[in-house]
Amino acid sequence: MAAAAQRRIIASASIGRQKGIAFHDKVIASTKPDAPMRRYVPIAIPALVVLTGAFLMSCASRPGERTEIEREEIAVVGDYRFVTEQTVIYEDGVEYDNIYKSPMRLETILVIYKGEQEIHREEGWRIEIEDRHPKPGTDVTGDGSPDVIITDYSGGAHCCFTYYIFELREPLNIISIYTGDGSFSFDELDGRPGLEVVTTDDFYTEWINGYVGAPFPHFMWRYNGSTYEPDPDLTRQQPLKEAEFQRLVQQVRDGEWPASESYLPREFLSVTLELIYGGNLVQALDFIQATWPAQKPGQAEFVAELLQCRMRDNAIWPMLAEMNGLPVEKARSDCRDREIGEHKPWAIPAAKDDG
Ligand SMILES: [Ca+2]
Repeated sequence: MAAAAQRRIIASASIGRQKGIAFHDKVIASTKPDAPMRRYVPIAIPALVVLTGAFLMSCASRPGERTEIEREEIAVVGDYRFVTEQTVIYEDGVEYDNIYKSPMRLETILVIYKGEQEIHREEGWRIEIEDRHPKPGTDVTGDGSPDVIITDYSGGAHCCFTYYIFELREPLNIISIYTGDGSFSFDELDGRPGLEVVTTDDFYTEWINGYVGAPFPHFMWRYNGSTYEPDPDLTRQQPLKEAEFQRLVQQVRDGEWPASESYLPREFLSVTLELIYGGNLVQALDFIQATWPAQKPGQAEFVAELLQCRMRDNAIWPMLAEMNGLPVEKARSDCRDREIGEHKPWAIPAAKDDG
């Protein structure tokens, strides 16, 4: 969990990056190898030949099953072409249409060509261009080069999204932002050329309430010339006006507050986290104080768990700590083991014997 958390929220930029060739064996093993695939055959190492053999044998053990690669040109910008290669598995002539029941990954490979030359390939699951993003060829980052925005969905019930920004310049600049289950969108936030990125943080989905009751606080990213980075100035928000603060207090107080359970109202967690992410710790503490029911124990323990344990494991904790005037320290040594499924990440203290 901690390692996974550290992997979140990390943007990376790389130039002309080539993935390993491990995934090519499946392509080679397909029933319809396309010409561009064949050039990888000579560089296949023996281990891959073994894998390929295993793959073919697994196919052979399933009568009526065959695999095809469907190729689709999803974007053309100048000399650049973006082509997806989708692995489709057929059984008795019927396409598997359920990614959860499919016995084999329906992976998609994104191949980028400049002219006739392949310059990059990216392995993914469901790779697509979303209409909600600026259309291919838009200079999204503001550096003067056209960009192509690609979404890769990893499959599964709750996970995970990676967003790629391909900057079509020499050499190709690849920016990737992994948001897990968090959202991702572009917005104009600073009035300068290029768009900023707004994401929501899925860091709390394995915390107090589990996924359904989890808060997804916002934070913003700024382009620095080669990649996007979380940015405290863009993320900082004005404190809530008094009337809005009181409205939210009332709304949360009117909601369900199970006194005997560690579950906390989602709206309570959402407002609290949004305030802290906006750099308004004092108002967040006021909000907790104003909403927490008098008969429910554990308020101080919750604040300690949040600020001294949970948030300190977040990859953007240094930014959040600095924005709120808190020391940038690692989680307290006596923080509970927060492995999901083994321990409740936070629990209210044992009930006092006061009837
Ligand atoms: Ca650009």
